[in-house]
Amino acid sequence: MKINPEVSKALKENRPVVALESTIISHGMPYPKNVETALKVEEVIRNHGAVPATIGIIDGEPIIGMTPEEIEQFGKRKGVLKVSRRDLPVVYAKKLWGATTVATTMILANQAGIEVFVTGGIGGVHRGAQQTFDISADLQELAKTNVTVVCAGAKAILDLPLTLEYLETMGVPVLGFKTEELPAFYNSHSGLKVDYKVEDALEMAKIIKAKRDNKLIGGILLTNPIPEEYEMKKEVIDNAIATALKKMDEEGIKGKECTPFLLKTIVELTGGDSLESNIKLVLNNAAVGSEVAKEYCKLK
Ligand code: PSU
Ligand code: MN
Repeated sequence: MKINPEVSKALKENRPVVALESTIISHGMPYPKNVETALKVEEVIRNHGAVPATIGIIDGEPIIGMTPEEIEQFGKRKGVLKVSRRDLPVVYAKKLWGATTVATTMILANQAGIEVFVTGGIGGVHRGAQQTFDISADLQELAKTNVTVVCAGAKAILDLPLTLEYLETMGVPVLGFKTEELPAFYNSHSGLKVDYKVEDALEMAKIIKAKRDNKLIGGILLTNPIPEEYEMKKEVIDNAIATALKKMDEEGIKGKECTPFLLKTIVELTGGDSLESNIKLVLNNAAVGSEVAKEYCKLK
């Protein structure tokens, strides 16, 4: 893998580094907002005293810490594959471009020695999974890869209660940053509880350290609610989700296309409002993730 010199220097000096994924750039948001957001997220991380490492695969080589030009490429280039764990060997061998999902970003962050990873929302158990078996590989990855993922919960396009059950079975701690309620991505209320509330970044860092010191293999999920002022109205987002799910069914969208299709359709149905919320929650997660990474470096 190619580790950006700034990132590798920070890692060697035990300074905070925050990993970022690229599927959100290539398949999660439209151009040019995707690129603007990815660059803004990096800026927030720098402003909080950490080093950003946006991860992706170029010509079959994992890149840990993309340049702004590379981020631009991931934002507008056609044919960048959405790469989860099962795709990695093929993308490496065929020397393809790959946008990394939560699962693959975790794998590569871990291989590079990065503990904290910030994103928008993770994949989960899809509605109707009892029939379709559609359960994101992100959940399995959280079970086995030692990375802390900061997100705004899982989107209501998923089956949130089943997602929590799955994570419990897999032994993944689901924590709430200053909240007892699992945030639901576009808004902060799901009516479901996280396993534990975390009071601040230092407490979170202590939990990470306890997990690593005790060799309890696997990830940790820190959920961080979208700030109230950027939340979407529940009726609005619920309606958009219902319509998008119906459209997905009608158009026969399946497998890895589901999440990108739903995100895109919801943006269209809400006249761009869901995109604005999505951007704001990622920026908010970047701030929290940076603080956690900083505290963890001090404890390590
Ligand atoms: N959530 C978002 N935007 C995204 C994704 C999730 O708000 O772009 C991406 C992440 O990369 C996540 C992936 O890992 O979707 C999950 O896809 P699937 O449901 O196919 O596992
Ligand atoms: Mn899936």
